[in-house]
Amino acid sequence: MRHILHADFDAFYAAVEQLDNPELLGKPVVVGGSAEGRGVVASASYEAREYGVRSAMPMRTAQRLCPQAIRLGARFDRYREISQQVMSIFRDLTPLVEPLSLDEAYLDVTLVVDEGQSPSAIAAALKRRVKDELGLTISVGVATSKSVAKIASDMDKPDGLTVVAPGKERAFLAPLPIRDLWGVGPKTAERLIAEGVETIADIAQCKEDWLRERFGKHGAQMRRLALGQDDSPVIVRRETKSVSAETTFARDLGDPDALQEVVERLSQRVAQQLRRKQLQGRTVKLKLRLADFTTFTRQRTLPYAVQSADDLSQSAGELLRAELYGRRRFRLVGVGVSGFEQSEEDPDEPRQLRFAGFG
Ligand code: DCP
Ligand code: MG
Ligand code: MG
Repeated sequence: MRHILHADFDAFYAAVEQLDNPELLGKPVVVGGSAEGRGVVASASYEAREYGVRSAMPMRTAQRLCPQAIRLGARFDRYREISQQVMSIFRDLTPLVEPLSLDEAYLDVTLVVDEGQSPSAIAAALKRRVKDELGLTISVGVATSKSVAKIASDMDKPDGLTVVAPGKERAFLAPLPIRDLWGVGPKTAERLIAEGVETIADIAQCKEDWLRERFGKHGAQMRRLALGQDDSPVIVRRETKSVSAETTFARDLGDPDALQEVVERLSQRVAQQLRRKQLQGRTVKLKLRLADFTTFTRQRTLPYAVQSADDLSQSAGELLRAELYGRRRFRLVGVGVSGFEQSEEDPDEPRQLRFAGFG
């Protein structure tokens, strides 16, 4: 049996702002874009939530609901810094940490339990340590699976601790609305409700064939989750320190134009990964392997962070040209980026669910 924790900061961005400016403590704080633009709420303090303010709501609506709310722009670098600190506290407890976004992670604590501590004591100690060291509260769900732990961490926010004992998964899930179940998005929920399936217990009672007919493989999966059956493992992920792509040639290459083309193609691959991870970096690296297998890298640090394929291939191309002398021929070329900074954001449009930098 596995023991999984899901830990998630309470009102993360807003709580960090309150931490850094204690005058904001106890007050309604909303982080996000401006009401004049088409900004939306990224995070609302629990004081602001009492007025009905929620994430993803237009800032204009938030200000109407709670005119005295203090609005602040997001400071992603600061949130990233706190995120790194909390992840390292998590990794002190177990190496099996899977960050889901800046403010939450799964922890597999099975081995800690095997050493004699109860899962709830582990969770309580973790909450205390985060509070003592970072001055922030997390809510924690404890269960035998990821999906149940994630739902549990949301049950008693803020500063919550919800333990679902082994064997009690199905009873815990039963009364909850279907949209709380993993993988049930708005569309699936609408279809299920139209058929009279409203709670997770209702899904558990559906015949597998009936669900399969309507939702395919996903339907069978939903039913297993509704029954509390989920053995998906915690997948260890670390923060991305660099992104790169390389290629080895079938025949050694010496032609400058052909090599530049390779650099451009690799730059495109790297740029695509950077975009997906919302990263941009200041250090561009070129890796080369000569016909005699000598391998070396050349790098330069730019005054600004780059993400686009054009910027990458320009810098990597310059590094390449400096190496094209004599009759040098190459077996391998690679392009990489490191020295990450958060991608530029339009402050009026905070991204939803940021997975910045993990995986
Ligand atoms: N976020 C965002 N846009 C969203 C949702 C979240 O920019 N639509 C950002 C701001 C949040 C952070 O991600 O502070 C973490 O998201 P959570 O869903 O965990 O929300 P909070 O931590 O703000 O509140 P809580 O977890 O207490 O519900
Ligand atoms: Mg949170
Ligand atoms: Mg979260």
